[in-house]
Amino acid sequence: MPIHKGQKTIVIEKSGASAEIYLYGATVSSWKSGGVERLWMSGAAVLDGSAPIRGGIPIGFPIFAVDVHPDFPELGGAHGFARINIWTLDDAVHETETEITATFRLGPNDAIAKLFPPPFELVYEVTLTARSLTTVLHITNPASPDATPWKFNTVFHTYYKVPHAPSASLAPLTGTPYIDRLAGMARKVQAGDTAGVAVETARAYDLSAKQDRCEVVLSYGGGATDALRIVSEGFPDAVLWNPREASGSKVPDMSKGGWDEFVCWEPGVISNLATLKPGETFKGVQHVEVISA
Ligand code: TA6
Repeated sequence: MPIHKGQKTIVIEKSGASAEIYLYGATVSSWKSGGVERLWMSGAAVLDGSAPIRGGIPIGFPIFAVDVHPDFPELGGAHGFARINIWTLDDAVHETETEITATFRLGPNDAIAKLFPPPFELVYEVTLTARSLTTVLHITNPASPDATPWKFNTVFHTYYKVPHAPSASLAPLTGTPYIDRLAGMARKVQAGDTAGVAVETARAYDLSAKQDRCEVVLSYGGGATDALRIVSEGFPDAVLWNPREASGSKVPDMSKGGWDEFVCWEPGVISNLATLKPGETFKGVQHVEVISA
């Protein structure tokens, strides 16, 4: 069976590709396809479970970054608790000739309940094929029908490894509205087709018009022969982020020069909180595929 269960990590393999997932945060820490590592991991990442993992795909829930949750203000700050708790792996691994899926779960525990009292269930599926990685997050409010709805943000904070971040670009984005988090949350509209991170960038793109399906291509630049097609479903926003040196050098677990090695494109529920009534499930999908440039 092409799944290797370690104490801290799970590795799944299919048709020459592999993915490593930490139980801590259910953080996908590596995805290799075509013999190439496609996700960035900081050389200074903390991997002992004492801090969020700087790289791969940390999952944000139930709050994003510096926004303060109006109902659970203790949650304010760093992307919530999903990325700093131990998830459980389902015994059953789904496998076909072309793909393999590992499923992870997180529910309330005592520490979480102090911050976020309502019941919730997170189910996270990681599916690998020879050329793609698909992550699906199901967020359920399992409370009884008379209970109060609750609100959440979520994000796949995906760090894509690129040969040279200032040369990489994402398209098509023409006409997509975004909030510029570095310009006092100014509302702007993408002018050209491509967006890059040659300078410090923190934009929250409004994908509500493309929430059913948003497709962008991450081009590596520099004559690369392959690229990544990134399809998100169910997410009304996506953040484009790279701190460059001035801000990146202040991040303690970011390796020197790390800002030249990644682009973050982060589909999520970011600019507004979504509401989940009792019995409802939110589903968000990120499908990434290696394609010819
Ligand atoms: O998603 C972008 C962002 O929120 C940035 O503003 C930046 O701070 C980054 O995430 C990293 O956050 P972290 O909590 O992992 O240090």
